[in-house]
Parts: sequence; C-alpha cells; structure tokens
Amino acid sequence: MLEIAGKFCFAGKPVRYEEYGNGLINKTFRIVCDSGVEYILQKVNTSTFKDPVSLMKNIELVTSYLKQRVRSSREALSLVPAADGKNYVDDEKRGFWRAYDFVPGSISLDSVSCAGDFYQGALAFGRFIDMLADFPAGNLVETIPGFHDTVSRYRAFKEAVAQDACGRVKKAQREIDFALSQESFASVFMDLLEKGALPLRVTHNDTKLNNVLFDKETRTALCVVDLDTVMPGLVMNDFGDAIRFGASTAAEDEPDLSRVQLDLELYAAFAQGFIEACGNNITKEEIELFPTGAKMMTLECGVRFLTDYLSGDTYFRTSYPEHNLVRCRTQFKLVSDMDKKSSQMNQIVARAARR
Ligand code: ADP
Ligand code: GN1
Ligand code: MG
Repeated sequence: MLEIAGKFCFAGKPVRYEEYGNGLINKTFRIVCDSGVEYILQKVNTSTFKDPVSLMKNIELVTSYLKQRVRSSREALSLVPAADGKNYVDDEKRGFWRAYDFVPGSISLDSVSCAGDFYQGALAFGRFIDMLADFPAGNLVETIPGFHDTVSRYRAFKEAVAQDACGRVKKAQREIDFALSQESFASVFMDLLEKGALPLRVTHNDTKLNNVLFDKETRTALCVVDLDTVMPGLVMNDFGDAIRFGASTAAEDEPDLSRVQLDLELYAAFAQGFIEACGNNITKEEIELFPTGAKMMTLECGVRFLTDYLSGDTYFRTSYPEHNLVRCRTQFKLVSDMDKKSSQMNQIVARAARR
C-alpha cells in the first residue's frame, strides 16, 4: 500500500494508512505522510468501471471545473498527480489507483442524526447540479452505460432469475414476486426520455449521504465526493437516490424490517435544501417528478441488490451470504411505504417548490 502511495506526488513520505469509509465499490484508504499531510488513496474497481482512464478524465474535467466555482478549497475535490504526471497509477499486479487531497477537518455520515444534517447534504447535492448546469455534458464519457436505465436493470434481474446461478431463487421468491409486481413502473422515466420529455443534465447519480463531506465541527456540508458516476442523467434520480438512503428510518442493511420506513420529516428537509440549491436550473415538471424519482431509485436499487444476490454477490461488497438479500428487502419495504405515503410526498415537494 505505502509503495503505491509513494508513486503519487504527496507532501512528504507516506508513513501510515488505514481503510477508510463505507463505500460498496472502490477500496478507500486514508494515508498519512511524515509531513502530517493526509490523502485519500483509492483502488478503483475495474470490474465495475471498465474504462478507468476515461473515468479519470471525467473526474479531472469535473473537479477542475468545480474548483473555479467554489469559494474555498474544501468545497471541491483535488486529484493528486502521480510522479509520471498522470492522474492515476495503473500497476500490473496491484491494480488501478488514484489519490485526492484529504479534505481537512471533514467527515462523512452513514446515517442522518437530525434533519439539519440531511438538509445540509441536500444543499451539497443541489449545489453540485447548480455548478455543473453549464458544463459541456458531451465531454463526459458514460462510465457505466445504462446506469439508471431501470428497464435494463429489470432485464438483467430476469436473466439472473432464469439462470439461478447459485440456486438462490427459491430463497428469494417473495422478493422476486414483489419486483415483478412493480415492473410496469420501472419504465416511467425511460418512456418519457424516449419521447424527449425529460432533459438530461450533468448529474451525480450516486447521491448517498456518505458521498457528502461535512465539516466535523460545524456540520455544514463542504462538498460532494464519489464522482465516478458523474454523467448525463436525470435530476429526479439524484433527488431519489438521496431519499432512498438518507430518508429511511434505518440502515440500508437493517434486517428488522419493522424499523424501515420513509421518514417524511427527513424527506421534507431534503426536498427543501435540494430545490433551494438547484436554483433556477431545474423545471417545475422535473420537481413534480421528484417523488417518482424516490420510488424509482429505491426500486431500482432493490432490484440491483436482488440481482447481485441471485448471481452470487459479484458486484456489491458484502459481509455475509444474505447481505444483498437483506439490502433488497429494506429497499422493497421502503418502496411499499412510499406507495402509502405518495400523496404526502407530492404535497411536501410542491410546498418546497413554492418557497
Ligand atoms: P466508493 O465509490 O467506494 O463509495 P468514495 O469515493 O465514496 O468510494 O469514498 C469512500 C469514502 O471516503 C467516502 O464516503 C468519504 O467518507 C471518504 N472520502 C472520499 N474522498 C475523500 C476526500 N477527498 N477527503 C476526505 N474523505 C474522503
Ligand atoms: C454503490 O459506491 P457507493 O457505495 O457510493 C453503488 C450505488 C448504489 C449504492 C448502494 C457505482 O455506491 O449505485 O446505490 O452502492 N455505486 C455504483 O448502497 O454502483
Ligand atoms: Mg461512495
């Protein structure tokens, strides 16, 4: 690890490291140099991101664009170059690596402890949309094709059921039936996109609360991290994915489903912050579809966890054999709860839009 770290232009010699954060895709380390300066070193998951060099080009473009628009260096990520001038190290044996300045005094949150935190997270994701509103989207490669194409996620799910590679279909029959019962909903955005009724914008596409850095003293949001999936997308999905994760009363992998619900107070806090921070960049029609985005991202994520469970846990990091099934169940419980609360979800968003 320290050997890979030594290939980046760090201030001083890397002397200590620890695994850092709770991401499910990449491997992240905090590196401390003898100068006391800290960095984030990440092993990029190249099974997920098949073209990591183009991905790094995206991140370079986006971070340099954001840097010109923020008030302080803690509000945008900074890549650290390698000794050869590239923004990555591609090591034949050890894999594909990149490094960022560690944003000083920052923490990320894996759950919301008060509505204020979630409101701050919403400001960070909304400002991200706002700052990138005029970014030339055509310069970005699609790092995961069809990432939020819920229809193609269903296709992959049905193939996994048909293959039953691990003999797990019988253990997940209830969840499979639930997913199939929701299939007609899955095409709502794809149909509108096909008709040209929805604008594609530069979106983050992975708006989990732990992809926001907060100042650890003041708890104000500093910036958004995890830029691997920044691509042209739908703003409703950025709203929705954040709600899926952050407005739940329980963790994404809570085994006790009686603890899993949509918290409308948290939902309202996010809606207010996000709409406020997106500014005039988004339309009334998009805002009206925010609640649909919440259900779409929750259903899609549940289907993705279920597909991975059926295929033998090859995509998301898991800690035990049923982990993906447990995660799928929390998502489907939330989908059902969102169906029950849909009129309140609509009213809250409409109210936030009028402010
Ligand atoms: P993954 O794709 O695996 O989710 P992330 O890019 O989200 O990886 O990084 C994992 C965690 O590392 C984040 O949730 C955050 O806590 C932390 N992190 C990432 N970048 C930085 C940074 N530049 N400074 C401080 N912490 C960071
Ligand atoms: C992954 O990388 P991370 O942990 O922030 C995934 C998201 C899922 C999320 C579920 C590139 O996010 O799409 O919603 O797990 N990222 C990718 O927790 O697939
Ligand atoms: Mg992450």
